Amino acid sequence: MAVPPLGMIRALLLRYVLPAVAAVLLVALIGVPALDRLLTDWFRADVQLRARLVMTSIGEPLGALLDKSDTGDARAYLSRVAGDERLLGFIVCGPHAGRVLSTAAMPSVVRCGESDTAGADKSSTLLRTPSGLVEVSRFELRTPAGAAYTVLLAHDLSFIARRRTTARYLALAAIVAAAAALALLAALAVRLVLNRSMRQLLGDISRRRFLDDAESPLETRPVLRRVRQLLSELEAKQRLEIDFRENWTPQALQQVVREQLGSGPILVVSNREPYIHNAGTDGVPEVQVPASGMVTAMEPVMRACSGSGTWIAHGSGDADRLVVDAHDHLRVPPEEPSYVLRRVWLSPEEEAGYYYGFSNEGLWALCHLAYVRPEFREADWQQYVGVNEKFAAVTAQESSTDDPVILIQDFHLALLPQLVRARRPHATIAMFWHIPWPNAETFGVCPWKRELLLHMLSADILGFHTLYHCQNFLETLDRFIECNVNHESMRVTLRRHVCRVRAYPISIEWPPHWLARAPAPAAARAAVVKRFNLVPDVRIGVGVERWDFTKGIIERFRALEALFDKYPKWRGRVSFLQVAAPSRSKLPAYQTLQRHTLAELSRINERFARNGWVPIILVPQHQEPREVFELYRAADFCLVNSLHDGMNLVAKEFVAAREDEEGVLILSTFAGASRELVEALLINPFDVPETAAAIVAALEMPREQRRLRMRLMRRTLGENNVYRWAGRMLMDVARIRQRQQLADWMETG
Ligand code: GDG
Repeated sequence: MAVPPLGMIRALLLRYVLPAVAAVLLVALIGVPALDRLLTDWFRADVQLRARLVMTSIGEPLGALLDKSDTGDARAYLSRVAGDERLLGFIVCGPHAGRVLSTAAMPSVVRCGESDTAGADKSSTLLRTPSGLVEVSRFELRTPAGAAYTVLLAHDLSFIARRRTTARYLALAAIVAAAAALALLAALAVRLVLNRSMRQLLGDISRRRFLDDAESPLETRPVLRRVRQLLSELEAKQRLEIDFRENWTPQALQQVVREQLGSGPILVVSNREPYIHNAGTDGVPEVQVPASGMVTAMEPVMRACSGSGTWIAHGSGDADRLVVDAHDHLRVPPEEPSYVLRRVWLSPEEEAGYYYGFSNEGLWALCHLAYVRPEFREADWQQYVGVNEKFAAVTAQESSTDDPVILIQDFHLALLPQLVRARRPHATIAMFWHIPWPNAETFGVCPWKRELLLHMLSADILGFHTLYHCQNFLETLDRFIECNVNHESMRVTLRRHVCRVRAYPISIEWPPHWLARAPAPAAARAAVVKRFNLVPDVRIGVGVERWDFTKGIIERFRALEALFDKYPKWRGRVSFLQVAAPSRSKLPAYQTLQRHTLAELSRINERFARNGWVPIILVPQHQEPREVFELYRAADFCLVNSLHDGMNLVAKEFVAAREDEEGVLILSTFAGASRELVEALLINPFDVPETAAAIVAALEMPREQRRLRMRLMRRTLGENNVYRWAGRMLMDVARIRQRQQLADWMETG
């Protein structure tokens, strides 16, 4: 049997038992003497009435007998009358208080004269005798002959004491019983109120309303207010613990998953897969890690949650089908498999409409303020809906439990929260939006804005990189959707479902595992100089991107042109290496960008190149991560001048790659990363001269300053790594699940 905790026992004693005992004592102290008095008075009144009756009936015969001067007959007569068990006897007194006669059992304290009485009433006196209380009643008697006598009747009152004792016991028993009943009733009432409050509370929790609405009528119920307050405090404490946990490692994340989420599966759903198999030159499938910030971030998280994860993604490689099993499963990473990759197949039409069309020409252009007009076509939208349905069906199929944890990644799958919720109502769904969320006016041009927003709100958590993106999202809801938006707590209630909007700044693994076999910075520099045929002692700048119009590659080239124009001393002394991994090359906007980039590259290089020195070297192919990290380690500066970027992980990777504390980061203020990496040289990418000046500042920065900036940024990143990003989100997921579980328990009794 479970032993109740001491605190609970103490609370019970203080709240119920002690007040009940006090009430009993109070009633006993005041009530029992009062009851005694009351009983005595009642019985005396009874006895006096009885005495009067006796006297009325014996007055005449007694007078006649006394007139005969025969006291013997009168005594005999009175003795017969006194046979009653309570009537002790009679005394007949003469005119001068002399005793005329007395019956046998009359107590000696009863006398004809003034008696030692306890009562003030002359007609009735209470006497204490050794055998108990005696009530003496006096009556004047006038005989038929006119003689005057006083007749004293003594009644035994000892029965009052007996009855009083019995009554005391009964009264005490009644008081104790009443107090116990009252205490019980009070406890039952409290329990009833608590139960009802808890049920309401848990009903609210199950409908995701609890803690969600500061103006809620819950505020008016004290019990709920207290519970609400306690839960808030607990949450705040947990959040603080997470925020101050500096050393986020894969093990720490694993621990969070194990302790907070149990052994249940975690499903990650994204468009891009973490490993792509393409047919190699000899026909053997070759594995490639795609150039994708989402993959860079999620992959280490999946490895850390090893054993409990399945990643569902589009199988986009031309050899992808060759390496999966009958269930389209494959265990990855190839070198050390630790989780399952489930591939989803799309037809060319689906890919064209859903991926290239609606996702990239529509949403990507819509959400980035890079001044590329978004394209919205009905046919693309239909494909987008169809593919989201397909992903939802696969997700449901891969959920081995009723209540899986599902982490949906990015704008390609915006409809998934609702489509999955319809199939798995008890799932805990978190969706992370990897790109910026624009302001309401900008988003408002999307013809299917309402559908997108409504579907997204079925998630339990919607994550963005920055608070600014969260606020834009909430304002967009305010503008276009009928729902309750609480801007302070960042909770949105729609049809009793609560969706929490949160900023989770994404990051990279720390340290990146690619560094384990990376050459030392000096060796990396030598390798890069050799690989790209650079002039000796040249200062190296790098840019690593998907070839995307949001990344500011052309503006970057123009800033380099401005550098060589305005600061000619740097001609021949700086080369810039730009990796541009081809991306979405089928789309006109990307083809135009590529043409434009190549044209600017030729123009600038033709202007300045001399004696084997080339100002800008473009690497227009996908590079292996190992090569990317070699570049980072070889560079004197890294230029990240995105026109608009959710976070930008290249900036973070560059910092992570420089444990030698060398190298300068130049970073766009329009990249989410600029909120954290404040020691970078921050620039407006649209301001070409400013960017050129930043390059000069980077090249001329004193060593100590370089090192201090890098050290500070490395400290920030070490703390805010991707395990922290995932850990915070999963802790929030766990909290939602625990509350749901509590609500379910209460509902099922
Ligand atoms: C989206 C958001 C957000 C690049 N070229 C190659 C290559 N990369 C890798 C980089 C880096 C990743 O791709 C790019 O990450 P970013 O964060 O810079 O950008 P997006 O892909 O646009 O990512 C972005 C991110 O999602 C995460 O939420 O930060 O704002 O736009 O890891 O190293 N990798 C390889 N070869 C290349 O040629 N292997």
